[in-house]
Amino acid sequence: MKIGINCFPTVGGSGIVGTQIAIELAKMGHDVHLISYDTPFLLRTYRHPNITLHLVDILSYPLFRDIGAPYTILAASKLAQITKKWDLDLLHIHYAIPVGVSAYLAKQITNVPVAITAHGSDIHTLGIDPAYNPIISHVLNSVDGLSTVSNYMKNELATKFANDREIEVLYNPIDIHKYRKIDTQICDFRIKHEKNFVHVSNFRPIKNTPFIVEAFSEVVKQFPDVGLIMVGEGPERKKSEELANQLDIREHVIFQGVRNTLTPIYNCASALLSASSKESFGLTLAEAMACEVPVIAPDVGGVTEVLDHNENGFVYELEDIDTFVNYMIQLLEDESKTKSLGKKGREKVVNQFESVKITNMYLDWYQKIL
Ligand code: GMT
Repeated sequence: MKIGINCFPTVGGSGIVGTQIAIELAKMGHDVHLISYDTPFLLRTYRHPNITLHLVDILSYPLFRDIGAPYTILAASKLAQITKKWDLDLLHIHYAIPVGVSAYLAKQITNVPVAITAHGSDIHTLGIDPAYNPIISHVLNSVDGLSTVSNYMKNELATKFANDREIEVLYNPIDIHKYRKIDTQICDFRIKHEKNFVHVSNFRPIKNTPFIVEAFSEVVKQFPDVGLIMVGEGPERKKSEELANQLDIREHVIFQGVRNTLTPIYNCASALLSASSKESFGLTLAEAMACEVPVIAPDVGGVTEVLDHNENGFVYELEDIDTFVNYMIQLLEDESKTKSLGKKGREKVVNQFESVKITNMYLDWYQKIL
């Protein structure tokens, strides 16, 4: 097939998922055209001859000074051009805003079938806002295929946007060869503590990173040789660092910024910690599980489709700090429990989220659309 895939180039989940699907399709021999405004994160260290990268031209003009270049139109033009030039069979857009609208426009010109995968904040945060809702609702109801990443999200989409249309659920793909248990931790920074927890996110307010620091400070009171590795960048990183200072645990918390390779970091951890108030799937949860690392996460959104309580980690009620702390302590005290939860986590990822399997499901969905 000749497939055009659009995604964000950043480390956010939808960009990683879109690029991972593109890579698997390319490996299967499909002709993939990846469209974005910069080189997608995974393609900064990997290239495949079947993937052609097309960058959207951001043409600005003094009159646009206050509103920025109209990206929706610029992306629509690029999608239409590429579709015609390469005679694409299908356009697949990851994250509905704004390029879902661009693809809808490109279809008016080229008649190419359009598929959208809704990922998270495009629906549960932005899409429901009246500032976006009329157009996003119309587009989601008009495109040829609509998918999303969990049953929770399917329900959100069905009730708030697309009541009577078919919605496919396709879980996030995990590269189980990249995310795996390794014996040595080849980190490019020094792990100071014997046991560690890890958190990976974009530090947006919905990730609740200060709550993680606060809960961890309770653990330090009982376990003086424990560390917390915070990976990623975003608006609440500074606030989280300041809190670590205030709580006098700065020596225990390493803020690592964005990392190219996460496997060695997951492998240093007794658990991956999450405190998100919204999470449609939780890509990093599944990545950690693939590395045999248990996950502790709140019961929100699609989290319990990934994580099974007491099977491969622990689920707690959002904001319930005591339970969160108790689960961390349980894992520090009981290594055999930590190991067995970790092993079952990998089994689940191999059975349900393995990248080639998920990509084949995407292909079946494309065939249905065509
Ligand atoms: O919405 C975000 O904050 C980022 C977003 C994205 O699209 O970059 O991530 C979402 O998509 C991921 C891939 O499908 C999911 O694993 C994440 O759970 C989801 N994030 C949220 O729902 C907050």
